[in-house]
Amino acid sequence: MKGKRIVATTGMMIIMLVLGCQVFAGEELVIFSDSSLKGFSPSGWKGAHFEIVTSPAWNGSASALRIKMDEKVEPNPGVCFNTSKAENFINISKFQESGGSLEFYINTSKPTTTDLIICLYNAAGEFEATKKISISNYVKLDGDSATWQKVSIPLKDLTGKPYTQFSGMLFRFSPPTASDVEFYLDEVKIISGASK
Ligand SMILES: [Ca+2]
Repeated sequence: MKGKRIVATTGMMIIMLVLGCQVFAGEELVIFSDSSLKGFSPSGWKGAHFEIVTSPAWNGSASALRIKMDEKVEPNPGVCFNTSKAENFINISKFQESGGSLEFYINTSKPTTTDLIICLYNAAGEFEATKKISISNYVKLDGDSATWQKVSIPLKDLTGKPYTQFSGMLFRFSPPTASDVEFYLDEVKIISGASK
């Protein structure tokens, strides 16, 4: 009897493990779609602006995020989409373990040679950030305002460290003093690797 119970218990544990994986498959964390992740908001500095706009938005949706630079910017402009409150931090380590990605759609309203540099924050913001990655490694921007291009960046390209207190994302520019820049972003998500 005792042996049977152990076999039964082990069997149930295996089933639970498999089910647990399936539950996570296809998971996504929406950072911005038409609304923002709870407590997260866009902001910019040194002549760079990050705000929610109604047009153009991806696939006829209600809103998107716009990154726009003043004609003259101060050194090291940047924008971020983040939260400073610990109660809003999110554990994304499961997405990392599953081989997940950061995904979003981007629309460049004018031809641009400016590269967007991205990193993610954990808890302490820029003091605890991932590597800074150029999106030109993942997408060739077409500069066509009529098209939205999908960008998918494997989380492992950003960091190997588990981010248990994801707190936002930062965008900088290359060259850093670029003006006449306008990017639209929409459907910003972290997705699990198993959903691919
Ligand atoms: Ca939208």
